[in-house]
Amino acid sequence: MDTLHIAQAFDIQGNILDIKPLGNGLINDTFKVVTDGPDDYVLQRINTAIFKDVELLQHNIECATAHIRSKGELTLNFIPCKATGKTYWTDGESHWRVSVFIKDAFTYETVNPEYSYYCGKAFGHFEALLADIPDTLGETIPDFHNMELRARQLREAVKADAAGRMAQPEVQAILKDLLPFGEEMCKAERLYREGVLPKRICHCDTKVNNMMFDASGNILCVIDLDTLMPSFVFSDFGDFLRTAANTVAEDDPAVEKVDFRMDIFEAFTKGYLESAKVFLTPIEVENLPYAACLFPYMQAVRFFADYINGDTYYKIKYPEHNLVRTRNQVALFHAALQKVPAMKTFIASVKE
Ligand code: GN1
Ligand code: MG
Repeated sequence: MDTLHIAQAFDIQGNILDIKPLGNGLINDTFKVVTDGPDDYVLQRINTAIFKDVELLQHNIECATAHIRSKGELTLNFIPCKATGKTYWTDGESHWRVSVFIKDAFTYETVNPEYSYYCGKAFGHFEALLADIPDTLGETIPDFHNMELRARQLREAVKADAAGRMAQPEVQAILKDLLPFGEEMCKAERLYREGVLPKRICHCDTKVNNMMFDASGNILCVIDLDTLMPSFVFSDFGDFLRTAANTVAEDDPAVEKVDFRMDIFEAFTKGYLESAKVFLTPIEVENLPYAACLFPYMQAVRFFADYINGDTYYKIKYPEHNLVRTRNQVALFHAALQKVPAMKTFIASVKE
């Protein structure tokens, strides 16, 4: 079915003038719906191979956005389908949803320290806003940021060798590099089992481009709420730094240029601690440097497993794309690991 008919299934105002591709997400297909009415809209095809439970996905998003709106803050606004009143619609083949396009907003692929500080404050604030949500939210992707699961998926991919890529010497070398850190990186799951680390409602995809700014650099709102679910705060802290503190993009083939920027770390951490300190426990704060290492590591494992599996999960632009992403994230992991002592010193200094 064409996107025009799909968009018309939702309760949008005005006549549709144009529908065109929007953004560069790796998971869903996104379009901008231009109208002659007061608002434009964002139309998305939900990737149900990844988000298998659309009802739960939209339940989480509806509860969270309603809660945030009830506190007088700007958040995404999903439009009901005319026929069912639900915030998604299926044309029999795909699942679709529509939200109001946020006007005069900008997203960035990179940020300077000043913007990182605002992002830290905003993501900490976002978690604080959701800390007292009365509804029960589920995991839209079960065990999404569970490192034990990701490590197991890599072992399974290696064993199955579905794309015949294990014969490549570089693949063997990367595996040898990653494996020794597996146990250390699964610390969060152990702390959780010991009952000392809580799960909270987190965003779980705090890439820098999931934050909207106005023209003067003020944060407008956090977007891309699909992975909003109970998780460790490490998810939001670590994934932001994974994208923002890297000196290059996550798929830049120039691995020698990859580094973990301490200026970004410091600015973001300062902002994050300012707004999140109201609910963070000492064990969460103490492990933020671990989180900064965990996310490049986990992403390396995920890209690598996908490469070995024959690129079944992430959209790729060329055959080696997932291998290039893996190399980049492995380099970032090592860079972050070296800076753990400096990270600890900085956190101790802002806590005082
Ligand atoms: C995916 O679609 P996008 O770019 O927002 C992925 C994240 C990864 C990211 C890597 C549901 O996010 O977990 O960190 O790619 N989302 C899902 O760029 O797997
Ligand atoms: Mg995104």
